[in-house]
Amino acid sequence: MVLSLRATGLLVSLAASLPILILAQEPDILVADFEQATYGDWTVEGEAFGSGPAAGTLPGQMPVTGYRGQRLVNSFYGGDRSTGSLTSPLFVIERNYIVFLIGGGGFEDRTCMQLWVEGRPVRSATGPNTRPGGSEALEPYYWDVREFRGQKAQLKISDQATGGWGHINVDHIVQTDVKPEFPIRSRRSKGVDGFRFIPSLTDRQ
Ligand SMILES: [Ca+2]
Repeated sequence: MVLSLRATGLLVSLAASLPILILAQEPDILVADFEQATYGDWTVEGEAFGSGPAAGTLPGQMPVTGYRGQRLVNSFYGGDRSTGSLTSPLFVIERNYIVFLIGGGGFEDRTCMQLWVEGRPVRSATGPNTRPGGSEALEPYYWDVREFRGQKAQLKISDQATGGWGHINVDHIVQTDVKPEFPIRSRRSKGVDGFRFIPSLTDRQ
């Protein structure tokens, strides 16, 4: 009788924890893969982003690698000199992390993707490049957005830089509950002894 009660208790305990397990395994949500010839319901301004996602490398650009599928956001339309922005429609943050691929210029606020919640930027990421040389490769990156779950948000991809590396590359934006296992990318920055690596996580609280 005692064993039976314990067994029942175990079952109740398992049943109570089950919904949590199911919630933790909710499927990823694709925010954008930029595989179409147009930006769809995203708002494009200026010339830098062209009329739609680029099919890879644009004229005069070093080879772009690391994107997924056939197309990506590439603000090298018109070269580095052009400027513009690309803004997503409002969407609800329904997972713990936003994961994406990013590359290009490394200029804070000028070549970047930002997450906006309630009218202000709450997360920002840039590419890795600020000096001649470098690479057009996109690299994986993520933001922890647990504190914003349930809130409406917008993504704003900006190119307001006109000199060298004055463009931004972005692709494959996903909401997920699975914490990414790749290390947070470091960004090359000019230090006292030349280049040094600093974290490029630029969360704004
Ligand atoms: Ca793509």
